[in-house]
Order: sequence, then structure tokens, then C-alpha cells
Amino acid sequence: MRRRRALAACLLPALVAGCGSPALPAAPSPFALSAPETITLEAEAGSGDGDLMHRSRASGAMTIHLAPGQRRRWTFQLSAEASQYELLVTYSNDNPGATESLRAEVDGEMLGALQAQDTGDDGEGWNVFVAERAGVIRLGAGTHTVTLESSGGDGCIEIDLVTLRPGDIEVAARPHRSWQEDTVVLTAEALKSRG
Ligand SMILES: [Ca+2]
Ligand SMILES: [Ca+2]
Ligand SMILES: [Ca+2]
Repeated sequence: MRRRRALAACLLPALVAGCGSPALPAAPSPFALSAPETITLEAEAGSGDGDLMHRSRASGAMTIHLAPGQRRRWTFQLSAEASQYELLVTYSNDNPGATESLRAEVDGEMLGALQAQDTGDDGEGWNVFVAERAGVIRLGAGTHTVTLESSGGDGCIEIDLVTLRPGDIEVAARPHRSWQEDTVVLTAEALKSRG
């Protein structure tokens, strides 16, 4: 009897350690959901339309050049708990004329669009990158797809990467810098003011 109790006293801490709940052995689960993390999708790792470009300041030193009407697609797995994500598009746009609009879809549903900035001139602008929000979405574990489509503009925009950043995101909040901007309801205009 004494011996058995001694054994139990010896085993119990080992069972409890690192588990946090001494109550019952956990039911076997196929996989544990992790905490949400930032997902980075390199344009060059996606599929679909676009031409590969080499840019020294791009993530991975590569971008994908999209012409109007062209679409780039990424498929990825999430094994994290459901979370809200902000979808950011990092791009460059050495632009002589009107700027492109980028439309984002997640799992086949329209998420949002952004009006691209002009990032420079005379070729230098292709190596200047900005990241802007295309929308906010809640995603759970499983397989997901993101699609970006370029339209309008002067015909060229380069996508560096797409980032899904988790967290509690205030969808209604726009980056107003002054009361005058409260009258600006266009998301793209508000985003531009973010600097
Ligand atoms: Ca320009
Ligand atoms: Ca352009
Ligand atoms: Ca890249």
C-alpha cells in the first residue's frame, strides 16, 4: 500500500507537467490548433497570370507583373484557431498615368479592392514597395485561396507579396488624420492618407 502510494506520488507530477489539467487524459485529437500567425504569400509562389520580375528590394527579390484583367492565386493551409485577418497587398507601381485597382477575393468571395498608389517614376518606382489593406476576413482552419486581380490604370503593376495578419481589427476604423477627412468615404483615399 505504502509502495503504491509512493509510486502514484512519483508519477502524478510527471503526468501533470506540461499539460495544465490533471483531470483526465485528453481525448485523442488529430491535430491541435495553433495560435494564429502572420501568413506571407510571395507573389512569385502563387499561380495563374503574371510575369516574374527581379527587384532587389522586393521580398524574395522577386515580384509578379500583372496586366489589367490578369489574376494571381494562392492556396494555403491554416491549422490555427479561427481568427480575423487583415489582408495586405505589397506592391510597386512605377506609374506614368492612371493607377490600377486591385481586387481581392478569399475562397471565391469578393473581399475588397484598393486603388493603387503611384510609387515612383523612371523605373525607380518599381523598387519602391507599399503595403495596403484590401480587406478584413475571419478564417478558420482548413484550405483557403486568395485571388488578386488588377484592372484599369496604365497597364502595369507588380505584386510583391500578400500578407494575412491576424488580430482584432477594427473594420470600421479608417485612418483619419483630420476632421476634414471624415468626409472622405473612399477607402483608397483614406489608405493613401495613412502615408
Ligand atoms: Ca509615377
Ligand atoms: Ca501602373
Ligand atoms: Ca516577392
